[in-house]
Amino acid sequence: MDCLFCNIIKGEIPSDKVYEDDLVYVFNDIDKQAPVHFLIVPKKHIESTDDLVEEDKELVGHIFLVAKNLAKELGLEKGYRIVNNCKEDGGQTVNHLHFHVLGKRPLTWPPG
Ligand code: DGP
Repeated sequence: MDCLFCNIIKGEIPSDKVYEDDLVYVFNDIDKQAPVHFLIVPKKHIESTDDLVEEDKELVGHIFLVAKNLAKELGLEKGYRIVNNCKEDGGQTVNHLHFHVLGKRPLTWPPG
């Protein structure tokens, strides 16, 4: 299976790394939609939110704590948005679960 984000995690494709631990790899989005826009990607290959299973509960909790900690480190004290696009209608373009974290500008609602 050839997965873009698995290849980024393995270092086979370069990325602008923000953070890494045993469970996640975090890097800046190539197509920034805000002054701060990074992606939190689990090292385990999971296609989408729709493919999460019971044993992924802790991993998902960990992802949200990483988001919060990095938001603090990067000065997003005024707030930020965490986005997960799930499958075709959700606008998912890379089929490896990831969470966008966007900040440093006011974000509007609803999204497109
Ligand atoms: P989504 O549409 O939710 O599947 O988001 C995929 C994001 O991945 C999109 O915002 C652009 C980003 N992206 C795609 N290819 C690359 C890449 O090669 N490097 C980086 N850093 N980001 C990428």
